Amino acid sequence: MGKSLAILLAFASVSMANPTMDVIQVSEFETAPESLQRIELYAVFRNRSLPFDLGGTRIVTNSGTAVVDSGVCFDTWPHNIVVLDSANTTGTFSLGVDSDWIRVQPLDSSNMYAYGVRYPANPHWSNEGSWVPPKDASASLYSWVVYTPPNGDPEIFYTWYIDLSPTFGAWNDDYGGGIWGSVYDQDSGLSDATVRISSVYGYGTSTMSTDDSWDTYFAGYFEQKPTGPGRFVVTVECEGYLPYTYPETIELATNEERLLDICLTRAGVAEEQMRGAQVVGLHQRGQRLVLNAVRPGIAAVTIYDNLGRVRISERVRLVSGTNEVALPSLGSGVYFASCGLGARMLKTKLVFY
Ligand SMILES: [Ca+2]
Repeated sequence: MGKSLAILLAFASVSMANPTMDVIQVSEFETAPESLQRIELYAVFRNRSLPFDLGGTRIVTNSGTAVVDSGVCFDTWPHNIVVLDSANTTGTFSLGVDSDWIRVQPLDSSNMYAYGVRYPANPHWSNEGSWVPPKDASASLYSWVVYTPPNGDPEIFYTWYIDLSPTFGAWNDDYGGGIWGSVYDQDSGLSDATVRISSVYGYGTSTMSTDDSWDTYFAGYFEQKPTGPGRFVVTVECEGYLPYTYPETIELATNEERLLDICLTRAGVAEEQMRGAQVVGLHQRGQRLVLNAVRPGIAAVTIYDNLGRVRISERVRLVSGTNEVALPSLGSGVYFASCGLGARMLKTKLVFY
């Protein structure tokens, strides 16, 4: 497959995806604290004229139903955004903190798509599955349009991401960054691998396949862009290969991205390597971390402090036998070390006096 031409646009581009239908879409939501429970809707109308009164529209969640007060309107372009909360609805406006399904039911839904959102649900290229927004943050929708040459029709893609600075009533921003990369073995890219990007903080998991179509820049390519900030564990499964966990958790700030090169080991080969496991021991000796290796190789070593913050993350070249890694930058305290080599992960606790 050839390289696709991707053109990134904001929400306005949704009109191209459904040229004859009106669209109302949940574009952002926040669940906590109680007073800030709110959802943002945006609209693209082709059959209805603006302003459009949302009065009577039902917002259904797992706890109940809220009905939008009359006079709450989508205004004129580009102000086709409305924020709903308990102040402009009647009934039960309640969004679950850990999970929910927000449904939008207009009084008249003829010629209209009204998209809600579930969480936690797979956000990968979905407008109806989202991460769980943490306290004081929102889950926000990002969309982009792809034109596939030659002369391809524009196709719209969506995903949800976490935004630490919510933008209720304004277009979503801070949609840069994310996690992307490629999965390959010693010979070539693998186009049938399943990649999971899971939030350590409980936001949920994005699941994708390396054969997802439009962005096959090369075999084995995957992406979840954006994710928003957070800390993530990346795992990969592919038939015939050893299950793989990226040897460090990936911490991203707002708009930060990480590129991962993931090399899988064939299952038969892997079993052989496991018998001659490279790293067989990980422990503390004074102010040093000791790694006992059966065979030489590269190990990913990560040191966390007792608040879970990454203090050291580096790759260490190991020789057969005893390897010592000095940790002079760490003050007294309790730390946790993890050492990954291939699919193996060893952990130990460190106490420095
Ligand atoms: Ca917004």
